[in-house]
Amino acid sequence: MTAPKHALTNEITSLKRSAEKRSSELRTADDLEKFRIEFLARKGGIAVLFDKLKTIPADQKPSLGKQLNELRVFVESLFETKRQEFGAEKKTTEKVLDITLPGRTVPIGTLHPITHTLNNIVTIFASMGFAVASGPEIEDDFHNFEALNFPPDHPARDMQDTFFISEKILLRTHTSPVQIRVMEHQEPPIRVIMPGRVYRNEAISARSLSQFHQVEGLYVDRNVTFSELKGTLVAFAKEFYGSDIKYKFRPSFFPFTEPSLEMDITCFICSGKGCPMCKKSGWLEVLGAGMVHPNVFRKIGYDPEMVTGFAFGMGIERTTVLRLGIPDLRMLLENDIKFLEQF
Ligand code: 2U9
Repeated sequence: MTAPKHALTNEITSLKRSAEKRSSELRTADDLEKFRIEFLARKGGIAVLFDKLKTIPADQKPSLGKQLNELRVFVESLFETKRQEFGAEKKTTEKVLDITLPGRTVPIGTLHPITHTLNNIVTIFASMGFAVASGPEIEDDFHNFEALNFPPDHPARDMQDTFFISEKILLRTHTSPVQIRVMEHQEPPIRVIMPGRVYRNEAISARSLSQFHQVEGLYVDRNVTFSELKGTLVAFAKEFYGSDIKYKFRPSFFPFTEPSLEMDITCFICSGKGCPMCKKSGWLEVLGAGMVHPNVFRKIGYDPEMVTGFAFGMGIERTTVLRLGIPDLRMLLENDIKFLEQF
């Protein structure tokens, strides 16, 4: 015996017919929206029938529920067919995955400009046969001053310029003590460069820092000449700053070299015309150098009658700001990502 048809079945059939008829009469996107509201919206015809399903005896629910679901799928397909006909936007809250979008790139870091400059300088001198040496940042008075021919009353030994830890122990003010240590342990020929951090008791400003980096170099052998020094410096400057630079040497003074010089190159910002970077002089001072003072050789037990040598030094931060046109040395220490990302 089959169960009597429930009244809801008739309502389902009637709503189906009505939806079919109404969909055949749709002409515009507005009509389509009215259709959606009438049949498919939250308070539309199908939702009303689903509400009625809740009050149906349990034994009839599965069959009527199935019919109602079929009705919903049928009306949705009518709606979708017409929607495509009218080219109307699909109203959806679903997040659409666009597989054609390029993937998100993971930002990768770059070398800090100081590291980059240091690597460049080391590579150039390595190609000329210089090895790399390093030494302690906490030094004693002998290696930082005495062995380098600084007289006891030299201003660089002053508390104003040097960070003292105790009377004879200090933060190195240059990387030159490393050269002393190399010569203490090695006989000539010596050809080394020393990159490293150094400390000076100076007020921090756009033009000076209390800690910075240097690269110094030392070449000691029999018959090392002043022209070899100049040739080495010119080869370096052309490789580092560009083969078309113009340069000049000026006499200078350092306690540890005699004679001493400083090297200038034409300002690559203004090509020598004069600008704030070169303080309107048209020239940029890029390094200092000289022939190792005989007193330095004597202090570590080399015979200055037998060996000669040259040495040079440059500040890495200064070299970096010159090369990149950075207006303030402090920018190199702030670690501002917006600044660093540019290099
Ligand atoms: C020994 C003998 C000689 C190293 C030298 C310079 C000239 C020089 C400055 C450049 C800018 C330091 O960073 S800066 O402030 N340096 O001009 N340095 S000759 O001479 C030496 C070093 C060690 C045993």
